[in-house]
Amino acid sequence: MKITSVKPFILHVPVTGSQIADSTHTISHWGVVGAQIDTDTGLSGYGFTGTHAHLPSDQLITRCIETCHAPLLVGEDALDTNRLWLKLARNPALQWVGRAGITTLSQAAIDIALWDLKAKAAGVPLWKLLGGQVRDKVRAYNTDIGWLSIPDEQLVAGAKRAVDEGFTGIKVKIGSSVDRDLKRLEAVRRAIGPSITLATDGNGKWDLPTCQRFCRAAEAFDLYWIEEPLWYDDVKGHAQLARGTRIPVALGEQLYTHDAFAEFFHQEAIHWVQPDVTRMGGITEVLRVCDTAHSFRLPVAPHAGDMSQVHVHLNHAHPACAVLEYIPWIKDCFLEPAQVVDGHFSLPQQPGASTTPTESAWAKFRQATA
Ligand code: 0YR
Ligand code: MG
Repeated sequence: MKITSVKPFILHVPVTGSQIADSTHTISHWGVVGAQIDTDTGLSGYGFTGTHAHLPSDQLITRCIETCHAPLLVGEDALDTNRLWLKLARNPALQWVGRAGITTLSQAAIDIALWDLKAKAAGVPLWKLLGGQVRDKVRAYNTDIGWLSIPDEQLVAGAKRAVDEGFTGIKVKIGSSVDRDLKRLEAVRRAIGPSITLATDGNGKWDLPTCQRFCRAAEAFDLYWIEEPLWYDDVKGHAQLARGTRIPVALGEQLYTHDAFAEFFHQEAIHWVQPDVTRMGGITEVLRVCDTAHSFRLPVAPHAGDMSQVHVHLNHAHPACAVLEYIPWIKDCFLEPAQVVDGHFSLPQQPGASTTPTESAWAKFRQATA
């Protein structure tokens, strides 16, 4: 299956409401920045990374796809995912300017498109290629009800609504002030009762003493995890926090490489492993992280940079995956939207990675790539 062309694209898709905020970002759109890979079989594959829809930086990604990655791909066999991964990741010219960042995000789009092609060529949904279904149900947790920008009364109402819809897990953002965050979590826990999992996400805002103070008080709310409590790369800080609190530590959405995860594993600085196919150079690298996590007996809860279009395949097929994030912003842009019924993700049925955009998404949300 010979690659004939690699074409970048950018979609900017509105979030729920007019905007949402976590402790570090306020955004109005999610960026679906990707690549269409055409082949001599007539099949096309689609892959993308997830951004905060800032056009100038999105265009750095599409430029990297178009001018750095694409020339190394045209003429190659699309099925050679490992070989092509190395060809791009160890491209001496690019390696010198970025082993992480724009280069990795753009590689993620390519790698996902190649896996989409591989599955389409085999005529099966991606989870089948990843080894087949190892669990009947993938439990979803809802993040979209827990933004920091949601006022307190609405937060409680939204949490209750999610539970009524069938979700058995939710996530509430923290990182404003410890006192406000504790009050919100207390109110939510009271409203949802003891059996719904309640996770919390700081998006890397706080320092260690603030996290320790928060955790001491928050242990009373039976939190499922505290996510990105500290700066993303601070292995020692996370290890220290993990040793001192009963709340499990989750992280990974901002890590680019297997090596970065390995350091957290070795230092016992992580309990929940949250790789993201859209940040890590694609499915090829995320599989390595999932395998290592599994060998450390740590559960994986992928971060939804893909808004769970691709991760839903991984979660059905990899033994380390335990639960998956649900944010519904971009699902309807795809032929097979990620779907949650009774609190669990449906098993994808169509051949591919669930990354093929619809005509109408193309028409409505497309941006200039240069
Ligand atoms: C908004 N999920 C996250 C969004 C979300 C971020 O900045 O990107 O909150 O992806 O942390 O776990
Ligand atoms: Mg997060």
